[in-house]
Amino acid sequence: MLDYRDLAEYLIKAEKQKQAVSCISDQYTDFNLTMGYRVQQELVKRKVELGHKVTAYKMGLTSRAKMKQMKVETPIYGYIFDYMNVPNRGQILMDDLIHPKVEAEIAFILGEDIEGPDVTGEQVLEKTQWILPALEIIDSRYENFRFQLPDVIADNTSASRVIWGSQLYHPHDFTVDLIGVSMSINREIRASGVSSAVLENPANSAAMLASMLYEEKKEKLKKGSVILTGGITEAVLLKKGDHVTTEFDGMGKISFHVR
Ligand code: 0L1
Ligand code: MG
Repeated sequence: MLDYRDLAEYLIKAEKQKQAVSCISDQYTDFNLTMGYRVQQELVKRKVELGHKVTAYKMGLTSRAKMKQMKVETPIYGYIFDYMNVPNRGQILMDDLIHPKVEAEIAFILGEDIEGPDVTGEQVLEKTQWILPALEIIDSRYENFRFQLPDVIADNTSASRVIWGSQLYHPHDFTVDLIGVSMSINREIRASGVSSAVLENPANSAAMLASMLYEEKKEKLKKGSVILTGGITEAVLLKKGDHVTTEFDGMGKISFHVR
């Protein structure tokens, strides 16, 4: 029998010690998706016991390119905690992390509850009060960012930091699937994309989260929930000294330093 709490502690320790570890599936060859979410659930519970607060949901593997790369059909979800939040023009500390990568995303803030099953992107857009740009820092706790899908679910989908845009926008002022993004590191363009890369429309990603939470836990997304919908750009590896600036069409810039 797997000890889900022990496995959660294994990943929390790796994050705290900034030391990558081997995959759970290397040791437990029958480790599956359900088990991955059980470990994630224990990890969230443990972090809450340690005094951290969940501040947002995140969807991962939402672009066709990433799904193909991982040979999966379904995106995955995880949680953002208070200590992960970084303001625009802030900094992240390389010494706090293992091998961080950055990806550009659109976040949604709900104006009404949304409950599954079978939620649609249109329903999400009707119930969204604000959208805002964000840069997610993913930092797998596994060696060389190498893992199977259940491993990365257990590892809270590599969640590590989020640099949030400074301003909120009305979703109705945008064609949400046509937001262009361009990411520069040290003044060189390193990644670009359009928001339709996220399941044709980032609203579909939030809808899928609502449906997954309902199907798996009979949970609803409450009014005020913040949802990171997944990478529009590829994830770019960071190094100490990097200055990252990302321009979101009509939504201004987000920048940060890696110290
Ligand atoms: O946010 C994401 O899409 C990352 C999901 C996990 C995959 C990875 O760490 O590359
Ligand atoms: Mg992401």
